[in-house]
This record gives sequence, C-alpha cells and structure tokens, in this order.
Amino acid sequence: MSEPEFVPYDLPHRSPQESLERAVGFAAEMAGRRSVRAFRSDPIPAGVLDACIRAAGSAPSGAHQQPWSFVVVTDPELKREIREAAEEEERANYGGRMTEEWLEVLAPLGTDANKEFLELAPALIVVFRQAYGFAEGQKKTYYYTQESVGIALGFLIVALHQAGLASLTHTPSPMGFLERVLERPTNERAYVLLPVGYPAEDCTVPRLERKDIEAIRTWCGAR
Ligand code: IYR
Repeated sequence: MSEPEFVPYDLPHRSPQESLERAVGFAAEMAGRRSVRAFRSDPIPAGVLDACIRAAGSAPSGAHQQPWSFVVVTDPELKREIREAAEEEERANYGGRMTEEWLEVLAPLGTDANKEFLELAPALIVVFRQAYGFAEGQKKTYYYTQESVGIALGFLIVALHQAGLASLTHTPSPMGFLERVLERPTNERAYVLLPVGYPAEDCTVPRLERKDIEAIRTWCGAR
C-alpha cells in the first residue's frame, strides 16, 4: 500500500452575501434548463464539448476510480446507425414492452418511437459506465459506479446548459447496441445517450412545473 499524499486545498472564500447571491442566481439559471427533443443542426463551437466533458470528469467518484468514458458522435453515418438501432428498441418499448401505466405517465411528454433528433442534433454524447477496470490484464473491482456516473452525467448536463447548449437524457433501452456500434471495450455499459445542440427555432417543451422547495426539502435542526 502506498502512503496517501495530501496537498493544501483552497476553496475560494465567498462572503455570506456573495454566497447567497450566487446560490440564488445559479438556481435561477438551472430553472431555465429543459430537456429538448428538437435541435437545429448548427455545429457546436470548437472546444466547447471537450470543456463540458472535462467538467463532467471532475465529478466525485467511488475511490476516485472515475468509472466513465464519453464518446462524442458527430459522424452522420454513425448517427444514422444509432438512430435506426434506437428506434428499433423504442418500437418494441412503445409496442408492448412498456406497461400501460408507464405509457400513461409519458403521455404528457408527447414522445413516441420516432427519434429523428438523433440525426438532427450536431453531436451525440454517449456516456459509458465502466463496470470494472483493468490492472495488469486482470479485472479490477470498481465501487459505486452507478452513483459515480450519475453524478458525472449531472455535471455534464449543467456544463452544457451554462454553455448555452440543450440536451436530452435519452435511454432507448436496452442500450447494448451502443456498445456494439461504438466498439467499446468489454467493461463498458452504455449509461445514457445525450443528443446535444441548439434548440430548433420552433422548439417547444411540455408545460411542466417543478416540485416546490417545501415538497422536496425537510429541515432537521436550526436554519
Ligand atoms: N425511452 C423512451 C420512453 C421514455 C421513457 C421515459 I421514463 C421518459 O422520461 C421519456 C421517454 C423514449 O425515449 O421515448
């Protein structure tokens, strides 16, 4: 076992007022984030996606094993292949694999098996979870991979939003086709398929309301 090495850490100090202003401002910015299913094909400026993926890769992870990889797909042929495979799964999902109850809660979103956005969005980011790692050719156990990749995905969605990009957390399950089409190593499992781009001019989103703070937060102790 190697000795742990610790280095000083300086989180920038914020005054109480600055802290409150930044927290309130950030919450307001996040309130404007919506999942989008209609994209313009305009390209994404160079460097933006890499910076967003760097932000995602800064997420905390179990034992700092960073059990994720991000594949950016802009190639039209590959996007078409992914769309076709996704639609095949979704036809099976909408055609009977999803329960009546499930279809009922989805109805307000107006979704169906057509996934044209997978070709129209300028980029698809496929997030993979590494179920285990490799060390000297042997399988190495990774811990809390689901939680870790979920947090990294959250970071990614936030990074994209603040860069002015819309995305959709899309899971055309089962997603094994992504591992095959993108020729991923055997330890990787597709976690989410994230089309990314600018909303189409005529883009609409379902009218929805977010739960009030009182409904989602319980406070135990002094405020
Ligand atoms: N994967 C399908 C169905 C779907 C499921 C949930 I849960 C959603 O929040 C939205 C859609 C689809 O993408 O259409």
